[in-house]
Amino acid sequence: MHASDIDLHAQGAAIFTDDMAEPAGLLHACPVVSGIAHGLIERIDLQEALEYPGVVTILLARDIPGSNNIGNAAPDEVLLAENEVVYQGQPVAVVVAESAAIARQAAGLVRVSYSELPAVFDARMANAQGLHIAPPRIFSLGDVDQAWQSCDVIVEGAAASGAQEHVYLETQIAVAYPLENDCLNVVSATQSPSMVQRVIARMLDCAMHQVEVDVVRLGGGFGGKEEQATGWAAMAALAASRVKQPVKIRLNRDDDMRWTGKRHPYDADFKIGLDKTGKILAYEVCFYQNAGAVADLSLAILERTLFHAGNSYFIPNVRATAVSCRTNLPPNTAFRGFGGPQAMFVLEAAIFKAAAALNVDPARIQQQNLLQEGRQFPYGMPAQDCRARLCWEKLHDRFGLEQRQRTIEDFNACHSLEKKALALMPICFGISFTATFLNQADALVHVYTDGSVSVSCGAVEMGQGVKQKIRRIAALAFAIDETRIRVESTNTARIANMSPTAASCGADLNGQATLLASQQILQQLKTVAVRLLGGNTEPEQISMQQEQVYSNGQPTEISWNKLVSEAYLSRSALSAHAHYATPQVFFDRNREQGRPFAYHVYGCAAVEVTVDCLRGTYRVTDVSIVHDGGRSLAPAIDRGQVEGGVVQGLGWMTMEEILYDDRGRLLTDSLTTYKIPDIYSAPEIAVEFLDGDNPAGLMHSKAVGEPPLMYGIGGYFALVKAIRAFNPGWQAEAIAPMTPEKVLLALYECDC
Ligand code: MTE
Ligand code: LUZ
Ligand code: MOS
Repeated sequence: MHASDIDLHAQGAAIFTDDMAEPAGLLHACPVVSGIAHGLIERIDLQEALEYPGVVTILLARDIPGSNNIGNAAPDEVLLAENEVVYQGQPVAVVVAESAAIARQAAGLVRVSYSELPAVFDARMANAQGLHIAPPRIFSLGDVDQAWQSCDVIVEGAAASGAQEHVYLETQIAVAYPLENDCLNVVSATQSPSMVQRVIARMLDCAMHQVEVDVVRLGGGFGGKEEQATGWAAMAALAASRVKQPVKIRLNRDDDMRWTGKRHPYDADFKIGLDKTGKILAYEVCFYQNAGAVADLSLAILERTLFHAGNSYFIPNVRATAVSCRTNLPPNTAFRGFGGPQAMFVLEAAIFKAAAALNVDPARIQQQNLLQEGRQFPYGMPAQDCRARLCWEKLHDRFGLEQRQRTIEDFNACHSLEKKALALMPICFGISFTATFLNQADALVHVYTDGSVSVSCGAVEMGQGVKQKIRRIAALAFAIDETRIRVESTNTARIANMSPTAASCGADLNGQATLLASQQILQQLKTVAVRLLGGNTEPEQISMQQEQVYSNGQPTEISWNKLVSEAYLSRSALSAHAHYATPQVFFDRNREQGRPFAYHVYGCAAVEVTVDCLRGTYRVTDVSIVHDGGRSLAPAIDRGQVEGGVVQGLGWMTMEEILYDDRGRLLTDSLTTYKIPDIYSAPEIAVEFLDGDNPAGLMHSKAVGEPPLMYGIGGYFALVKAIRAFNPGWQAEAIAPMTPEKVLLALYECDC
């Protein structure tokens, strides 16, 4: 019996990179990082550090045999700084020593002197100075300039959402093992094994086939290991190739928080126009993304911001502009939602402000403008199989929201120092990588002579249960028990040119490839079965059910084991490789039009909060959700993804506050100063999955990883409503997160 990943986790038996047995001669690396946000390196003095007992070597940019560039989208990021540093925490050197403690100690003894240059940390300031990663992009639909004339109400405003630290439980880690013939084996906690392989090969000036990257599982990624696991793995690889001994690098929590990028903070200006019935006629928005010091994934994230500028609403006239601003912060990066949440927050802020101007409940405007079948997104794709209204209506019916609203009003009427409020948050999230070429995957399936099965594919397990879904796919394809199937580590020698496990399509893409490979083997097996049955039937008449061969729908004597061993004896192929590419996706960046997504995921949440109006403290007391999940491959996993996503989204919106000082040093660099939701702050979450079928999905399922995070935005606006129930005059621009401190100030702020 092969236990599932889930069983291993439940037993505490799952192995992470740092748990693996350490080989003899293992050395440890620790980077030396910039202590200033922007400057030129004048001198690096290694003397004292090199003399520290246990230090083996210290590597600088000049020790890199190949390219120092680790940038993926743009060649603007170096592994080790050469002349200039552009953020606090940027690696300048790597100390290699006999223990992690020695490496860290010695790193503190490396003296780097700089001549400081002016630094900028704010997106609007960077924008004013023309510090852009790339020129702005604009998505548009209809004619906004014309449409203002038909509006009865026009409101303008600004909105801002803050950064978010990933807080994956497993910090960044990699171990590199030198092999014969100048090859390397790298165990890395990355969402992008092929990117790690490619960057290391380029950095060491060797062929990609000399670098094997293996990933067993991650203790969480959330996007933080899509691009930013690469540098640490490259440092371990550089060190291992230089000293010819295995080298491990593992960041401690505080360093990980200080040195790695986060969800992008965004600033935005908006203008929204409605007619007097509440129909939104026009929406204009400009997003200023704080990219940090280098491009990283910022431009892809910015693009997704534009794709989701209209969220789950139809607005006939839209102009959305977005620009990625270069600042002297650590490069901000992928984080669950990938720029989508930042866009949706601004539109909700605009709707709330418009509702105040019209003196109606924001929910009225939300409902009235929900997307409908066939309506066009600003990027040219029509909404197909649109579930926006269905989710909204089902949420109201199933959870009796009208009654709940009345209960809240009654509660507020008789509680002067406690206020409740409920806000709705509809979502619509596009599924596919917006970089079309990434929408491909490979799988390699082996059936062994004992009937057990091995599956390799490009999906990285990070807690989202993708291995379980892949296992399910193979089990369904062969109609055999799941315990016969092992999903292997994610390995670049078995699977080439993998896309990152990201964009919520890890299961979709790799599951489809697994299904195709399994079907190829099954086709061979059916031919064998026909022969075993005396040749009186056709392969099309053969099926597998519960580990038994069926012919014309009737069970035969042939078991799975028998079929497999006969196949082997008759020299039939029991291994297959398959490639899958999502059909029909494309995007034309000259016209900003196309069909970038295979499909959309819809949903709607009602988030209820209770605010203590004496203290400003609050609880999210209830979250009710109707989520468009398709035909689930693993209902318990999908439920967990929705719950986890909501809590992570609520954290971003209400309690997680990233602060830097005026020199770009992270102030909130530990879990005592950076508050994330815990089990005590997690609300009751009721999730109802919409029955449904998704023809564009893997076995009619829908991707689930990222979309639920955006339900958390409802938490911010529920707090806004609760504050207004206490202090009706309070008006302010939407600036997230809404921490208890801010709630307290808002409760007692007057309109003066
Ligand atoms: N769930 C857990 N437990 N841990 C994670 O790191 N990452 C999220 C989501 N759910 C994550 C998670 C993100 S950002 C993505 S893109 C998807 O899972 C990736 O996995 P999938 O494509 O298999 O859904
Ligand atoms: N990563 C990426 C992503 O490279 N492209 C995407 O479109 C994307 N979307 C969501 C999350 N990660
Ligand atoms: Mo997720 S942000 O696509 O890793």
